[in-house]
Amino acid sequence: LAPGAVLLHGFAQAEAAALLQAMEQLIAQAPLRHMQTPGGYTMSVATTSCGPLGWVSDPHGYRYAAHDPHTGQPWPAMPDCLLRFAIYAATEAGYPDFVPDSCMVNQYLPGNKLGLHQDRDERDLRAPVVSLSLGLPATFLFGGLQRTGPTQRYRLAHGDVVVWGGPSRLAFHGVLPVADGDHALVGRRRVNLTFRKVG
Ligand code: MD3
Ligand code: FE
Repeated sequence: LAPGAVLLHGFAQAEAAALLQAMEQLIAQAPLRHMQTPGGYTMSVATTSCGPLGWVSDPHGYRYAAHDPHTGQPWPAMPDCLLRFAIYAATEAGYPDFVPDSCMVNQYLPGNKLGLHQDRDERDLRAPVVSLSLGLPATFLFGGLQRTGPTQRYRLAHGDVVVWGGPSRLAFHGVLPVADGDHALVGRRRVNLTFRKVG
């Protein structure tokens, strides 16, 4: 896609049902919720995490935390099939040493979007981010290292995996409002899983 960014089209197709089932077990333990942004907004996208560290946003800011503020418990362990999948995808994309310690789930209902942002709260920015898209397709916006400036648009569909590393790691990116539809396996939603090395 761009320097350091590799699209593995349909990479998760065969495994999608098993990956989705692991995600459903996860959200039974750590429910999807709408985080508050530091700017005082409520995100339209619903989020949860698994693994040693999970992403948290509240009026104090964005950060990674070992406990789920909703349950007070540690985030659920990362299911083995998800961990192995992320390592396999990163290896295929040229990052053989990637071991994620966080998996974040983003659920988009039709109309939900994610504004342009950078992911820079992870300690080691040399590690890539592996993203897995399931369900309804979305238009992904991919910009440069500054918020303003041109953006490219890519369609991310069910089973697509993108590995973002190198110079792409700090690029601004976002998701346009998801169009309505009904996916045979996933239903009326888009689910995106991002695997990161945070600690
Ligand atoms: C490029 N998620 O979780 S996936 C996020 O579809 C996030 O839910 C979007 O942006 C989603 O932070 C986009 C593609 C993606 C994910 C992380 C990246 C692209 C990225 C991190 C760095 C650069
Ligand atoms: Fe992001």
